[in-house]
Amino acid sequence: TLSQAFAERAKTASHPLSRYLLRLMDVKASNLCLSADVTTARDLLALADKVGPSIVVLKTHYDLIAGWDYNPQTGTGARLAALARKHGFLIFEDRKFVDIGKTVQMQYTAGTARIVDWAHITNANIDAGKDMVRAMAEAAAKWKARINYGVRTSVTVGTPESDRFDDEGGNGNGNGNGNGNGNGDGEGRKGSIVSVTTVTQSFEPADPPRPHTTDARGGAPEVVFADMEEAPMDRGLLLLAQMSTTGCLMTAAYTQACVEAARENRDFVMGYVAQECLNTAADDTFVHMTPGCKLPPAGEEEHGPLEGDGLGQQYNTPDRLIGVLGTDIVIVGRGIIAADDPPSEAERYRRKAWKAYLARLE
Ligand code: UP6
Repeated sequence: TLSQAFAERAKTASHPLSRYLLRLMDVKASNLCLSADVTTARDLLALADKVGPSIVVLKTHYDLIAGWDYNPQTGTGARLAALARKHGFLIFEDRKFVDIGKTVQMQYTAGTARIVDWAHITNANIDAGKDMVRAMAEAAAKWKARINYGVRTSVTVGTPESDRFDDEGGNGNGNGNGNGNGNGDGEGRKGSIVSVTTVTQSFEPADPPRPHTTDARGGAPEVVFADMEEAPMDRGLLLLAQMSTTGCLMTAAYTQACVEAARENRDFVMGYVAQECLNTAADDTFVHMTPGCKLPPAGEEEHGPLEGDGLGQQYNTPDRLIGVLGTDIVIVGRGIIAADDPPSEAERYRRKAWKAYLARLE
């Protein structure tokens, strides 16, 4: 994949969201992901709006945000989704799921955050075994079936707060829920149905980006999404195959297991969070996103390895990650956020990473 253009890979990638993302990268001339590690919802939304034109992915850690508003219609996820449409980027919740399959299904789709509703992409550590990837794929498929049906059913069994977005009861088949007859209670459920409310979909899941005007390519604003169709209403997973930290305990065997799990779940796995390109087979069409990325201060030449953060984080330049190690998207957090002017620093990173990509095509 190293010498293949993103636009070309967009035609063959197995995951619909990867195809969309690769086209978006080409159109926006960006292979930059902002790791929006700020600690309030207000800062997160302001940052996403300002840096949006330069990036193709916005990475979140929703659990470090104070004041995250969980309201599905008007909350932080929905507002991020609106910004994603406005600027044309995908939302990646860096949740690093790891647990038994059943638990991750619930953590992904239920609870307070309902990650699947607003994050196009999330990721998983597969230390607990490959089945967990299949479990998440199943949960995402159920979610998608519900979204396509366009109906959200709320079934309350026993304690009213306990289960507002029923997962077992066949919402996905589109039958029985639309008329509110309580078909959604599912097998094996204890207790009696207290109430069934069926609402036509009015919340905003992480909707596809729409055409808009941006000056992401630099220079005069232009409509860059004129040629883009809407993103598919799909969800994707990245496998955490390698980490950027010193003393990382992920072995080569673990990384190889990620490659196998990715190949076995091409409908759901978009690619990896990794430190190098892991596509080795001819039909590997996975996308690689790489954290641990920094540039030396503007004007300073690169000299030797970049300093880490003193807490285990190690950094590489976009040149090295994209050009030498062959990853596709660089993930930058503090490099951009801690700058005096994050939007212009983001542009500096976008230009460098894009140049490194163009250079490897030659
Ligand atoms: N991250 C890494 N390394 C990994 C995986 N994930 O740094 O191997 C995440 C961190 C953080 C971001 O959780 O959100 O990427 C990196 O931030 P930084 O650019 O400020 O170091």
